[in-house]
Amino acid sequence: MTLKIYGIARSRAFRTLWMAKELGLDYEQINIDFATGETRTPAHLALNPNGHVPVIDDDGFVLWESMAINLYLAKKYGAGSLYPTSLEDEARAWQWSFWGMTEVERPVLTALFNRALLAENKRDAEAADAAEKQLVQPLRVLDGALAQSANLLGVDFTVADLNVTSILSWARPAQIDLSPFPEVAKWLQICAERPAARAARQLQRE
Ligand SMILES: N[C@@H](CCC(=O)N[C@@H](CS)C(=O)NCC(=O)O)C(=O)O
Repeated sequence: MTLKIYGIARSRAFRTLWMAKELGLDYEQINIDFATGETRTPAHLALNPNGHVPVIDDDGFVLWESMAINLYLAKKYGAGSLYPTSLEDEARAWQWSFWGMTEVERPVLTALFNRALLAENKRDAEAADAAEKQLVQPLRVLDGALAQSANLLGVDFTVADLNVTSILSWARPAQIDLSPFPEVAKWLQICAERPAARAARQLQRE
């Protein structure tokens, strides 16, 4: 076994597990749980000095940051399918991945924490509502792109779709109203029904 994926499925490691399943990779999952402090042990900090998951060790090559990991895995193991072959489409895959992290992830998480994850007496409804408002513009951009093509780089599902969808998979539990963004809602549903996405979600229940 050459690929190790560090992180429990109920963390951002979900993104990498989904990617590994899309690619049909043989991997070993090391269930590092952020809730129990396992991300802060000397052994884990030696892999990722940020103290986060996911991390991969691909035959001795260690990499952290979920989007970078997925772009790397897709390029190495899925060129021509999950990873685009043209320079321009490769750049668009980066564009959407960086966009997801910088424009979408923080407000979705803020809504998720303040509407679902925090204890009720710790939730800040105003912060959640403000975060949802912050998402309107990026979701409009995404809806516009998906009105042009079924997936972000065109007809086929690629790493760009997996990366952005995996961030937006928190939208439903965060109670983000997607009705003004019908293309986004449809695309999220279709991506979530992919067998590899289902298999990765199953890991969250085990
Ligand atoms: N930008 C990083 C964020 C990673 C991250 O914050 N992961 C959380 C789990 S979802 C974590 O490991 N938290 C544990 C900690 O900070 O100790 C990525 O996308 O990989």
